[in-house]
Amino acid sequence: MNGNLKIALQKKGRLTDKSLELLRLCGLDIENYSERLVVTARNFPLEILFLRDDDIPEYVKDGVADIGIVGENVVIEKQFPIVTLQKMGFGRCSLVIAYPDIPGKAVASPVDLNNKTIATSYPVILKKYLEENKLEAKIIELSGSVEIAPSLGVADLICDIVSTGNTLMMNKLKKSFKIFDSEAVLVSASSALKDKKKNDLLNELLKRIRSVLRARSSKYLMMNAPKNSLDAITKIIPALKSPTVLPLADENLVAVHAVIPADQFWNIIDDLKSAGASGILLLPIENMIE
Ligand code: PRT
Ligand code: ZN
Repeated sequence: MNGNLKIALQKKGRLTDKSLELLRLCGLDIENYSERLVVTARNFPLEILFLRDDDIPEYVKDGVADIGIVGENVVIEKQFPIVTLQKMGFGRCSLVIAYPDIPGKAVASPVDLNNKTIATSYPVILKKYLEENKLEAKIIELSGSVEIAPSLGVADLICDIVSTGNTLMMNKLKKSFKIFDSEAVLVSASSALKDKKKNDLLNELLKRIRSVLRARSSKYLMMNAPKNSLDAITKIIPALKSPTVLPLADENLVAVHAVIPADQFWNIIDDLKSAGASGILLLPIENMIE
């Protein structure tokens, strides 16, 4: 026990690089870990434990790690009593029902699941879905390669994680509907850690993570505007706070700066231009402290 906060990350997989990138954006200096099991940040009392994603919920529950970053799908499937402190905005995927792309086999709606066999690596989530929707289907639990179950005659349908849909296509399967949306989450055994010092470290880390996530979903918008259309332009800008207006050498113009939700830019650009805005710039924000 050295008082360091311990975080479990996926050792090698889809969440590894994005988890490390996020911690680095939080200002943590983490060396390239290659094959080591534990790495300590150089400038923050944080130890990183690299584990298989399936093991992370249990290690967090047992207190081997104080916190962990893992897919929500794994957290729910494992059913351990752990809490989600923060959604991380990456590792997005869905658990979907898919069926063989052959005439007469289409699954259009949930009732079509009745009396079918469904192969999945997520029996807990699927069972819950079937129960909630009063559907009767047989679940075949497989630990991997679920997508080949229909062609092997093991199951009628599958229930599997999909992101691009390429794997389904390659296996001549069609997506029917989704039963669960997932993304990476930061989890802990309880909402506050028992050790006061560690809990302070956790709160500091959470503050930084939230600032990075806020910054990621926002952009800094800058433009020049004729003074007489300032009112019209500020009405168009979906600013999170009141825009900053600055004088320019040309007295007829002002500079307008605002933080906007990243996904709104393309919706407002034509309106801004029609209202007379010029020299429009959109910049990324690295950090946003509240
Ligand atoms: O070795 P370890 O056990 O740690 O890794 P793993 O192989 O079990 O997990 P990994 O790295 O594949 O996924 C880690 C987490 O990433 C998952 O628990 C999900 O939360 C999330 N995630 C996001 C995904 C996908 N996207 C995804 N596409 N997990 C799995 N897949 C699979 C999917 O099942 C399909 O078979 O990838 C395949 C390709 O998907 P398509 O739709 O892009 O073709
Ligand atoms: Zn795994």
